[in-house]
Amino acid sequence: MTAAAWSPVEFEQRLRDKGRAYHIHHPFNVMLNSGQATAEQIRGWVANRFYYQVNIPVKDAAILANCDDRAVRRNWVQRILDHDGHGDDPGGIESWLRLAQAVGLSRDQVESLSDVLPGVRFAVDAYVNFARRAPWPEAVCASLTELFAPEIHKQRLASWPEHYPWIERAGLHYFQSRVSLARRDVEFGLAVTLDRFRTSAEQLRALDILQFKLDVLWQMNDAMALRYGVNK
Ligand code: AHQ
Repeated sequence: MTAAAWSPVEFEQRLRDKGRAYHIHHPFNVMLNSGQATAEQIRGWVANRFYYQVNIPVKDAAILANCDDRAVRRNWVQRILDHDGHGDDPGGIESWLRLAQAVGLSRDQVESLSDVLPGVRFAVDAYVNFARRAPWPEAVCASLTELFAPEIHKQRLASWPEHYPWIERAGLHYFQSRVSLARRDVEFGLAVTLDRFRTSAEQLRALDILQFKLDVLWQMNDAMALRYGVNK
């Protein structure tokens, strides 16, 4: 007896319910956003997260390379431009390097990737390699951790200026830019996921894919917590 598929509304709610495992709840992130982090812990986070940031457009290019749907490609290509920059917009990776300078890191040090921890590198590489190998709708589904991203960006914008006044405010531009971009990204990614994952088995697969990506983000924080410590 095959289980009945969830309605789109129920399926979306099941996806959103997985937010309980989002890295906003990881002790390392809680430390960062509650003002308990030292400058060294913040610098470690910025330097390690840079590896995730520079791999997002690589991951999105892998999705484009696998995608045979022109309408989806037309939409998805914008994500690469958002990070790499386009025209007068220097892009999100440049904003992240401004964040790096604002927390006292040099551009060269961050771009050298010399501080990237093995656990961070392996988690990010697992995500990129998943996007290269998986059917493109599965890689689109994996991006849906951004359902929960506006909240974490807003949390940083609300807490960092008060807790870390030594960080030049302009360095937080990336978080500000992502609040609206994440909402725009998720609207499209969710529509594609609800449309492409129809049967009960496909919907359960979608939940597993989202859990994989939640684990990628969680593992990055685990590696940073082990290396830099977590202050209570
Ligand atoms: O800055 C982030 C970003 O551009 C993306 C793209 C998206 C994807 O394609 O997987 N996920 C994502 C995320 C970004 N920032 C993370 C953060 O905590 O600052 C959150 C992350 C996500 O929720 O997947």
